[in-house]
Amino acid sequence: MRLIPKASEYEEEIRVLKCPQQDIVVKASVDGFREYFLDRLRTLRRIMLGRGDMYDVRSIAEAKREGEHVKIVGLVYDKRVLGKSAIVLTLEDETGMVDVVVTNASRAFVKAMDVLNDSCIGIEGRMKNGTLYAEDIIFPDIKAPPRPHDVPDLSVVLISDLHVGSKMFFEKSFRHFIKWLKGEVDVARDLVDTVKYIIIAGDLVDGVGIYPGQDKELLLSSLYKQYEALSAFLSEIPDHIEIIVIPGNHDATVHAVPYVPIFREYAEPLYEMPNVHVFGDPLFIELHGVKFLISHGRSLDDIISALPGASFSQEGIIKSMRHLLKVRHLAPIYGGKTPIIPLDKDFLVIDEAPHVFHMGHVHVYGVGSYKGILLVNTGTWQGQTAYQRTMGIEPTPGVVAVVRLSDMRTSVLNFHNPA
Ligand code: D5M
Ligand code: FE
Ligand code: ZN
Repeated sequence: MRLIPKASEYEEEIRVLKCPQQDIVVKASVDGFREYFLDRLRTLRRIMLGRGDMYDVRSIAEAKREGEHVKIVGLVYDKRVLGKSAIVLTLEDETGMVDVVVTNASRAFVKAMDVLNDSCIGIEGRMKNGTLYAEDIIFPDIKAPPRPHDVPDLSVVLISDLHVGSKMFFEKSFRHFIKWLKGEVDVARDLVDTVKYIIIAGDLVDGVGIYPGQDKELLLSSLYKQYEALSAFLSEIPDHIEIIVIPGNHDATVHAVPYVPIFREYAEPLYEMPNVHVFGDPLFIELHGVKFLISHGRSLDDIISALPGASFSQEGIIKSMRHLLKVRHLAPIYGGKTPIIPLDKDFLVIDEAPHVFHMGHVHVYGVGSYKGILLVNTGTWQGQTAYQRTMGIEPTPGVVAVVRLSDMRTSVLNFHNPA
């Protein structure tokens, strides 16, 4: 006897709070980037000024003119590490630039090691001859919002990086996962009855021409065929389950962030499925009041190569995701592997705190938390590619995270290589 209704007896409740659309305006010029970075600075500064400890922030020009003990907020233009003795940061705002010296005697030194180019930070320190000597570094930072009340007993399955069309796509494992969703596998049966949503955080298909030599690793060499095959798999999923998808760098989208939703032209069968919801990246949605921030995670490659202690291990990836929340930006580093569209509004600023932060891309599963926010990176359904072998990336295929909306309890299930 089940007193609580099953997921199939609930209506969907998806509220889209933020999602880039096909019509985002592109101003691809130097001025476009100026507007873009100004919006990044202004939005993050507004967030920081909203906190009790930052009300007395001055502009860089003011601080240089009259400052002794001052607080400033700016974008990191440059970072130089002078051995083990000091780190020099150059900060910029609309009024000017200033060099910030962080000596190893300052409690800001450990924080300074984590500072990444183009992110927005605050500095508290003393001005001397036009140079600011840091006493503390303040990150925008974040904390989980209050939990909603009366959330029904429903769950969300998080996955990513299917790479349908690749020779390395683990079709058998994925079919096993779908069998589980249909209630045909004797594992966590109570849980499957509660599944109402599946979120797929990008790289739905392997794409075409994404990296040199990809054609040798493709089973389906047409994007149309790849999305057809994907849709055929997804249509096996019981239709009371709503499937929410965003693109990754292998999908049919503009290959710069924010990603516009997968182009309908290539993915008609996906758009025709009534229970599939096609969105852009980043996506901020509420499911029964629980807030999800979903982004493919292309920028993780840049963070992993720049942030001390980050790596392609589970802990290293979660550390990188924590850092993105701390700087409240999904792709802080400009000029690395993550191309950015210079819009006049920075979509990549994390202006509102989620309950759950979901990424993929690195093909390694990881789960953790930061200031009450659940962090999940959902691994992959693709085997190790030649490139990943040279990078030493060991993928974790076939692992899914199931998050219960009512209490955020997360179950980890492995569908890889079924007997
Ligand atoms: O990326 C999966 C992971 O592998 C991600 O961390 C990037 C890395 N990767 C894979 N192929 C390449 C190439 N050719 N250059 C750089 N980095 C790569 P995915 O988006 O699934 O390809
Ligand atoms: Fe991928
Ligand atoms: Zn990817």
